[in-house]
Amino acid sequence: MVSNWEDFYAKNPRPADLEQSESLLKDFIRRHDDRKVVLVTSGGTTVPLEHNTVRFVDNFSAGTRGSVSAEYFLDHGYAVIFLHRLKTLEPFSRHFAGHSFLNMLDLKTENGKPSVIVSPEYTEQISQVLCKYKEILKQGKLLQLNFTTLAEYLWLLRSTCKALAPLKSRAILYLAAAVSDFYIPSNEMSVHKISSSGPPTIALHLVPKILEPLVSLWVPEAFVVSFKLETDENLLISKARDALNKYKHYLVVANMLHTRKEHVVIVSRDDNYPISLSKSQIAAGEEIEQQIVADLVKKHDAFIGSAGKVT
Ligand code: PAZ
Repeated sequence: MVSNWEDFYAKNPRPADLEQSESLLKDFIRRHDDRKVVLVTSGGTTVPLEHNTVRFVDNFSAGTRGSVSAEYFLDHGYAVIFLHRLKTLEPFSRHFAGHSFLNMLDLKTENGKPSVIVSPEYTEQISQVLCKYKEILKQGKLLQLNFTTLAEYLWLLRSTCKALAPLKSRAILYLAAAVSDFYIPSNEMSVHKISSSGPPTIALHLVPKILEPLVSLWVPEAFVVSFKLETDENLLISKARDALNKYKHYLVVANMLHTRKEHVVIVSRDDNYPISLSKSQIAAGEEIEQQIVADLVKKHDAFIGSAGKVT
């Protein structure tokens, strides 16, 4: 019998540029095959309502968790594959997103000619980020691939897993993307823009639980960390634990929609414990991802030491 996930791949065509992404992945892994490598997924997937897409279902994710975490993994010496939703936050450039970038600049006019300078109060911050970014570029330690739709994400995820599998326990999968739970199968989707002459009836199907083949078939020896987002606190830990029991991966980072930037719970087979930022840490601009990543890196080292066995 064909499983749900196989059926999904059979019915949703691969992105036109997948081969190009696969060759970038192969090359990246070949260059870093003696290193720890992390796949960070980031941002939300869209679910198109029409083949000629005018409208789609989206979600809230801004890519903060993923882009911030990617930088901390780089700090810990990892090579990073950053699989992100197009136009969401990216490592390094996230520091200059939106208006904040313009506020960092000033105009100076000399002999009637304007030129752009960095405001003195931002010079240190910008040069720190720029130095790190240039160094990472030089070392070729960051590979960025992007997706927009659910199908693009799932195809890229599978290809990335195939590329990572030979690294065995040295690979971490840090699955922070907010992946759609429901979708319209390709063969049920309207070809053209849905008419607004009457209320449409749209039937959504469940997206296959991709952690299942990912853990059991694609990267069975890797250190897999999934994320669980809830809005009802009473469900958070039990849902995270259900996922661990079902997919048998390493751990779940559980977070609530409104407190996700200051509080998460790390849920493993044996226990769960919180990671939180205090008020003063928040005021000082500290990022919770620094602590999450430091915690995972320690666990990943122990995992490699024990040859990748989930106990
Ligand atoms: O991208 P962001 O920083 O706005 O949000 C991060 C997050 C809440 C999407 C992530 O921490 C997460 O929980 N991802 C998994 C969501 C889920 O499918 O349950």
